[in-house]
Amino acid sequence: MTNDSYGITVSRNIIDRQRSHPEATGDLSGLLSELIVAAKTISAEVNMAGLGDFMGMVGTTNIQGEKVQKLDDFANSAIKRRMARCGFVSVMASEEEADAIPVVEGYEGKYTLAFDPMDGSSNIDVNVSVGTIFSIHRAINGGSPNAENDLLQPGRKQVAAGYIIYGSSTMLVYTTGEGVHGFTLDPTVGEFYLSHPDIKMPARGKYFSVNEGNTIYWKDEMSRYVEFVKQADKGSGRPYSARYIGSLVADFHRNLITGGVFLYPSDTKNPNKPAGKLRLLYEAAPLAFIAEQAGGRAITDDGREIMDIEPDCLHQRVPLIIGSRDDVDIAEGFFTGKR
Ligand code: AHM
Ligand code: MG
Repeated sequence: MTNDSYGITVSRNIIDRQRSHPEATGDLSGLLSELIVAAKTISAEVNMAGLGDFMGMVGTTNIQGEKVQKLDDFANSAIKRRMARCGFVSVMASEEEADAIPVVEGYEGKYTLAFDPMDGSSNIDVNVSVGTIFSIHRAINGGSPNAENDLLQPGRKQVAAGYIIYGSSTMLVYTTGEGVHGFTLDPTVGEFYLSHPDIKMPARGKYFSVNEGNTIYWKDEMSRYVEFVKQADKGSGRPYSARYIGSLVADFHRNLITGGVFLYPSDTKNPNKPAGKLRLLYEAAPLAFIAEQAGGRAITDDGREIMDIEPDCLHQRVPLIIGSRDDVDIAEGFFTGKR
């Protein structure tokens, strides 16, 4: 952090950014500010999870067939509540809900919001970092209520994306297409301060993040790539170290700061079409936007740029390879048969 940036709150950063766009109406700033309020509420609950009644399951199953954790439920409601009458959002999609979520009639705004309220929630009960991921698009249909199609836009059309990581500190990382900026929550005053201005991902990392327990389900290209990163080669810094938390936000955040590559490929355990485990709209696409803005890259394991995929449904899954640009380029070579 430079002396110049010390003490810059996220609200001031958002307003400064808005000032450099005279045509801006302030709606995007308003939407980001509302999200930040929700994030602070969720952060407070996450910190209390061990003391309160927030560990464990709600007892229901979400659209993905996963057990809903109590904090999933809390975070989902906290975001929906803030958005319902803020006037900046027309329709939402959440990992926790099967259908598009309308806002209160008469409060439709000009943006759409897709979010994963509590990413990595299977880690909550064991005190491991979790996060909230968000993706914002313009509502192409002019904000008509419950317009699911407005949500089905490629990552390339995002106007903003980011995440909040609830870790050893709570951090907000976001982009509006003008670089990536990170803010750390000072819990004593409840304010996010600029701590990581203009984050750049190292072109090459020293970590690979993958669930190696899935090896038997991988295709050959994936196995060959993982063998490659484990081979010794002084020049390229191999073997890489393995780091896998099992919270996408936390694995991505580490690689964003230190450099590295995260892979969740298609496999025979998740035989969806198109295959993969992670969701395009509220996991892969927003993180791809951040990666690109920080100098990194995100692709599928069949040669597509994540940012260019046209979604065909709200909960579409994609294979995801994301991280330092050179590492993703090399992985692409394996997946496209060039290596
Ligand atoms: P979720 O917790 O929002 O359902 O997200 C899925 C999580 C990601 O955070 C993480 O990268 C991945 O699932 C881990 O999957 P696995 O346990 O199969 O390695
Ligand atoms: Mg998730």
